[in-house]
Amino acid sequence: MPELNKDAQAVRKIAVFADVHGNYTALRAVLADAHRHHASDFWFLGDVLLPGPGSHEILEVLGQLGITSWPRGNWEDLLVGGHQKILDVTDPQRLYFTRQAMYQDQFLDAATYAKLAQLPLTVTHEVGGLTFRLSHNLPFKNYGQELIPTESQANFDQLLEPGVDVALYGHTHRQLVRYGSGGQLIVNPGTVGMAFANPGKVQHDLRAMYALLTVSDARISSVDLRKVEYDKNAELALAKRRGLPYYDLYQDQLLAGVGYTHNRPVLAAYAAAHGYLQEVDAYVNK
Ligand SMILES: [Mn+2]
Repeated sequence: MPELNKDAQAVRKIAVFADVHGNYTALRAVLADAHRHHASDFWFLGDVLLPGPGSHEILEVLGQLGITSWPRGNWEDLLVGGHQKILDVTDPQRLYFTRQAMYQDQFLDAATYAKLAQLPLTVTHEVGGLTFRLSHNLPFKNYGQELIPTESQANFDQLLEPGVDVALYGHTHRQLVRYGSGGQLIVNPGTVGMAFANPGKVQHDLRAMYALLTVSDARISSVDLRKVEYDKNAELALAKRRGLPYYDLYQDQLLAGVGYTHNRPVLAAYAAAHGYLQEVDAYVNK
């Protein structure tokens, strides 16, 4: 009998996760689950901080994990833009991001912002003879609605340049497995920390999400779209303790899955009631 080639037989269990959005409690629950399932690799797909209270401790955990990928999310761009004070704060949404950057400034140093600003839009990994392409949304555009699950095949094929076998993306906060026109695999692990109340009984689930990919002997043995319970009250207590701006909206986000990022009337009213425009004016003009 020929000797087994150990490398060819090696099993890799890859935990793919995205869109932590400052939710440290959800991240710890996901990582505990991944460790329990013997994950050997950790691939992140962007959107690390905001609107949750988590900050430097999340970056420290990612550093300790030895994350081998981090394509830049659109919220990395917005956080850096807020910190650089280049967003138009007459727009309630841009005021929201700038006020959140102001909150993050108490925890993050200049080197961290510089690192976030320089993250690439795509990362490529070769495992078991397969080429994986990772991006936050599209490989050339880390924002937009092109890749929500009900969008057209042509949009999804934009993830797949020649030579790519598996495309991994985040951003929509919805788990998905589908195929490219050439038979390539496309996976979205959903969101760790910012689940939305999606329509339908099946999709309405506010737990922390990620995907566990098993690669063995040059094949994908399984794609496990996992959902993990976490302590939302502990997360909200952390937000309260730290004086998180827009706290009530964060609470609604966690408990009811309501997203406010694009709800300018609510963001404007909340900012007015809490004096954020004055605070941000002082910050921007400092
Ligand atoms: Mn995003």
